[in-house]
Amino acid sequence: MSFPTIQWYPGHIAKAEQQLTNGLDKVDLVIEVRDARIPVSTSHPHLKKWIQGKQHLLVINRRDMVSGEAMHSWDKWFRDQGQTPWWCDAKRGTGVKQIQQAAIRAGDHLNQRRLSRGMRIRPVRALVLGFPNVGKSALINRLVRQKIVASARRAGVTRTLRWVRVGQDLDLLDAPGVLPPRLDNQKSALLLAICDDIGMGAYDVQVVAVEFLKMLALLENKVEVSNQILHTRYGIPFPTEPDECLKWLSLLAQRNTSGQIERMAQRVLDDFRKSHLGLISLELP
Ligand SMILES: Nc1nc2c(ncn2[C@@H]2O[C@H](COP(=O)(O)OP(=O)(O)OP(=O)(O)O)[C@@H](O)[C@H]2O)c(=O)[nH]1
Ligand SMILES: [Mg+2]
Repeated sequence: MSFPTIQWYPGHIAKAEQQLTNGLDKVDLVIEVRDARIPVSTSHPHLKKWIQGKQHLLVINRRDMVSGEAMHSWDKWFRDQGQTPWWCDAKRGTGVKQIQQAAIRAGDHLNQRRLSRGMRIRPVRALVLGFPNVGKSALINRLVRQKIVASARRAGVTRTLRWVRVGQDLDLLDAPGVLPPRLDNQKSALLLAICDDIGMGAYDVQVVAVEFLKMLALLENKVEVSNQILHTRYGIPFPTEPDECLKWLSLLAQRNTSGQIERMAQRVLDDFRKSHLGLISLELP
């Protein structure tokens, strides 16, 4: 792969990581949220350290954006590794109830221990942790059944840590998305850019869009991407050769954006992010 290096570590995330260390002292449970389209690239290298001595729930969000088969094969993969993934669509609320129950069960366990030590029972405290834009705040809003924390379609919406109570049994800590200070794996960095999980200023939109199209050209026949969806949406047959993707994008630009490839690149990426291009897994086990 040859494209300019993608790095993104804004000041608010650096600050959030420091606050997170303090926040972690107060929580019993870490609800780790990942993106179903890129469940590996949204796993944080420091997670092991952060969950030490705590309970851990692995939530794979955006289940609506991948196919049933992809979900199934990842589910098996995680279980083979000894982990239980909780699949969720925080936008529509699918799977949220189960996550709430699992968190409360974790709390029961904890309170039994507290009682046996003569301590009072209290709500379980959970930190909702994950990369930017994976849907942490959306999940919290679903759990509380109201729009209590800001949630929007871009990376870096949540800026500070904030506690939110869910009923009698659960306290949730919303936190800014975190990611490694250095994106050493540039393939992952590209996937994060495609999925809008890092700030736009960190990459060249056209380069990222072309790399995305090349992936789609290569995915064809293997997974659920259909050339037909792209052909129908944009009116020009989608190439089967990765080398022709830039030319295809220029043709679309000529038709739709007065020849401005950058604007067309942005539109294609937005269409993917809004699920207009079908169910696309960018990582499979
Ligand atoms: N299709 C779909 N969209 C989702 C899902 N979960 C969240 N979203 C949308 O994704 C966008 C980002 O959600 P947020 O809740 O702001 O994400 P976040 O992880 O809190 O992001 P930061 O605060 O920036 O770290 C919002 O527009 C949500 O409506 C999901 O499961 N499916
Ligand atoms: Mg947020």
